[in-house]
Amino acid sequence: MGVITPGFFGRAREADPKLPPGQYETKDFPVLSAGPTPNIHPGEWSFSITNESGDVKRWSWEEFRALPVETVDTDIHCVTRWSKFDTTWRGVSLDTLFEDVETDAGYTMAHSYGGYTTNVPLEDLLDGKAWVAFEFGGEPLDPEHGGPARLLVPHLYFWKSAKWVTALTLHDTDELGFWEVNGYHAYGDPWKEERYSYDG
Ligand SMILES: Nc1nc2c(c(=O)[nH]1)N[C@H]1C(S)=C(S)[C@@H](COP(=O)(O)O)O[C@H]1N2
Ligand SMILES: [Mo]
Repeated sequence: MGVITPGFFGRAREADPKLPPGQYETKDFPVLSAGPTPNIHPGEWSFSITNESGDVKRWSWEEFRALPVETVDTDIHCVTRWSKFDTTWRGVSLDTLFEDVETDAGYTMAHSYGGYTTNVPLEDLLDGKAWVAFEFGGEPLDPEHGGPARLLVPHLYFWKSAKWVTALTLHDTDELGFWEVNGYHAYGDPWKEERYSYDG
């Protein structure tokens, strides 16, 4: 009496190895935007990378779309605890965009139409880890999900994947972006649950 055999009431649900701690899986694609969805015509769109000396590389939509395209199948993880498995994107690798960029800087800031910013270490954008994506699920990226194009950095919480991205700037020190200034973690590794700055 009073002795409960561990496991008697059934095994704990096996943790899904694809699910980072504290996350649940959703089949939906929630929209999370801090402001209104900007209406960006491809003719006025551009993307630029500015290094720490102020040298600018810029692509028009036409120039950007002439670059080699990669297909990316990946899981995404939002800090509000939803994860979405097996999403399919098409976009240009940051390795391609950084090919002719000269830099010794360790940090980047992504800047979006509408003013959103988010900081990512440069090494987290290179070696096949990040893209500027313009297609989702075989369709042009919806404006509310960041169309015409957004940053895709799937190994970090999804707030790092700046929608409506228009520029990357390179920095010698780690500056903080929009959510990071407001208490989100500077780095944001979902597998370490780096949600807020007090998560260490
Ligand atoms: N420009 C911009 N990018 C953004 C955001 C934003 O508010 N503005 N929100 C971020 C957050 S918190 C998340 S979870 C994802 C949400 O992307 P989705 O709306 O396509 O799901 O975009 C990120 N990128
Ligand atoms: Mo988010």
